[in-house]
Amino acid sequence: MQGSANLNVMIKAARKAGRSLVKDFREVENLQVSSKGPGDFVSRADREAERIIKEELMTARPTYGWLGEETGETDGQDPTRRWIVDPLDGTTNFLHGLPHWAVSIALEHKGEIVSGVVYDAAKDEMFWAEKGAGAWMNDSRLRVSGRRQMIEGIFATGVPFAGRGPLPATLQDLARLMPVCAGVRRWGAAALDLAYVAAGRYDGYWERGINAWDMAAGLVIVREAGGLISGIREGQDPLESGSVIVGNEGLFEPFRKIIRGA
Ligand code: LIP
Repeated sequence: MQGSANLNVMIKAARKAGRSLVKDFREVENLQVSSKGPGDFVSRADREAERIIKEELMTARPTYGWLGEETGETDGQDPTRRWIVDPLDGTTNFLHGLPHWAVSIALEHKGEIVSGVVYDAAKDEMFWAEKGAGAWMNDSRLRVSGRRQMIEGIFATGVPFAGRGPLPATLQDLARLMPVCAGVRRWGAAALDLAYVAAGRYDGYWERGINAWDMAAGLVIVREAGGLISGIREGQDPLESGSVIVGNEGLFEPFRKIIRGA
């Protein structure tokens, strides 16, 4: 893998955290059988993964700022650069023994995400991208799909659970979209939804009520794979608004129109 020094640091941190999570994931499956408080276990697993990532990144770049799902925000001496980290995206999948979760690490520079790594440790798929260097999965270059007909497209989303986020809006989106496309998937890990759009596995993805750490790394991977990105409402910034829509070039406009209800 040919990336910058920063990217190498991010990949090393993601692999190290991934190894720790894979170990815990084996145990979480056993815990399900013995039905011992898995919620606590998962928070220990993701706290430990965040500890590993923070140690790696902050040792290598001590002046950068930090935003992590488990440890919150810390300003760095360098106000222009910040790590944005979700140590375990897809926590509910992890907890249920479903091998669909990932480590997500992004680097922001002057408000723009310039590098991102999404590591699916269970499948050893390392998705990564850097501004101007393209998007990659392990050593293979990524490109969004070339599909141009909505009826051939598969789209992913996240449906808010247990009172989180605007469920009625998402249900209305589904009612408009499902009759005109080949399928909608809800796999429960936003970082992987974005990586899969970059890989051409999905043709688009949208979600409301999502956190910056769930999507920061995935957004640069989509952008570098040739995908288009915006907020759901006109003029919204995805990272600030927590609402995002991405797609391949051919389907982005018709897809966004449907989601916007236009
Ligand atoms: C989750 C996402 C999921 C989304 C949830 C949640 P977590 O992240 O990736 O796809 O629908 O709202 O944010 O909590 O597992 O890191």
